[in-house]
Formats: sequence, structure tokens, C-alpha cells
Amino acid sequence: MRWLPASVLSPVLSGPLVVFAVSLPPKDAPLMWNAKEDITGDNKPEIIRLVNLGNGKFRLHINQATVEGRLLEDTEGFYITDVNRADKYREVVVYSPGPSDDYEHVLFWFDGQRIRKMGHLMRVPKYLGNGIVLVDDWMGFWVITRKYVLTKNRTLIEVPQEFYYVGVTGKVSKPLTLYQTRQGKKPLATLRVGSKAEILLSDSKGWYLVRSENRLLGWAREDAIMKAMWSSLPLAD
Ligand SMILES: [Ca+2]
Ligand SMILES: [Ca+2]
Repeated sequence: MRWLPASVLSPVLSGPLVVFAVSLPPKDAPLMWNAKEDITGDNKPEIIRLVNLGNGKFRLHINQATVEGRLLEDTEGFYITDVNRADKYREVVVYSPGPSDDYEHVLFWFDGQRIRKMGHLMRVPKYLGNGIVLVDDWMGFWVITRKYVLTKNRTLIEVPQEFYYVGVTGKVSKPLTLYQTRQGKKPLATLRVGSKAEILLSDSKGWYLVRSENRLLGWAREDAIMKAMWSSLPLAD
């Protein structure tokens, strides 16, 4: 199953197949191996250099400091971003597309003496510039959006959501039973073939809240949804 970024999902949905095109990292942040830029806010540029050590390993130099790390596959360079425009630092992100569109991003900051790791993001991050990073990930037929925030000690931590928005509507091609609760014991309704169903949210543990054409809300498991609705869901190959 291939990853499909949210930003390109809606315009290219055509039946069950989704065309996949992506440019990463963001166009305003080109990939580099060397840079001379001020990332500490003192108007003196830092000398930044990335070395690919093979087997996914890399070494990042910023002035006299170095740090080593490992990705799933070799890095293709770093880019510079600004996680929070209200502080004086900018961040160096070591990037690899990964073996199957994993899009790894390892974030570092430099305090003037040492390079410190801030976080490791997979797939498609959106840097809002206010300390919040939204990360989109493809979940088979929908896009999950996770939120990360910059803490006081400058690491990125995830802010979990109880439920994740799905927002995918499809057609039922085999009867689909919805349950009253996520125990899956008491049926609520069985959606008839040919009717529309809107998958509203996921508990990220395999259960989805589904709205029937008749405005009933009930729970279904992912495998049941896939069986009953697969031909109308935006599946990737
Ligand atoms: Ca500087
Ligand atoms: Ca900043």
C-alpha cells in the first residue's frame, strides 16, 4: 500500500484509484548538503554540513559540533525550517524518502555549542510556524492528521486525540453491520447494498464510526468496512 499525501488527495480522487504525486520536502525548503545560514538568531551564520555514511547513517556538522543518526535509508540532504517563528532558532531537518515513501524527517537544533535532537517525524509534516507541526499519514483509505507541539525544552511531542477525523464517504457493495458500541456485540443496523455510508472517525484501534443514509451512527471494524465498501474507497495500490 502506497502513501498518498492529503494535500493531493482531494483533487485527484477518481473512483477507487488515486493518482499519486508529491514533492517533498516543501518547495520553499530545498534539500542541501551544505549551508551557511544563521540558525541561532545572532546574525552570524553557522556552517552546516551533512555527510551520508551509508546504510542509512548520517553525520551532521554545525560549526564545531557533530551528531550522528540513522534513517531507514540514506539521507538525500537536509532542509531548514522554523518550527516557531517566535523564538530565535531555526531547525535543521535531515530527510530521507525511505524505502516505501516513508518520508523520514529528523529535526535538530543548535544552541551555539551542541546539536540537539528534537524529534523524528514520518510522512508529511506541515510546519505552522507557531510551534505546532501537523503530520499527515495515509491509513489505507483515509488520511490521519496528528498534532505535535514544541515543548519548553525544545522537543516535539505528540498531542494524542481520542478520535481521528476520517471524512470518507463510500457506497456499500455488501451488507455492512453497524454496532451500538465498540464491543461489537449489539447490532444497530445493517446497511443495505447500494446505500451510501460516511466514515466519520477512527479510534485508531480498528473501530470506525459510520453514518448511514438514514442518519444512524454506529461502529464498524476496519476489515468489515473494507469488505463492504472497498470498491468505492480511495484505495492506493
Ligand atoms: Ca548564528
Ligand atoms: Ca524559530
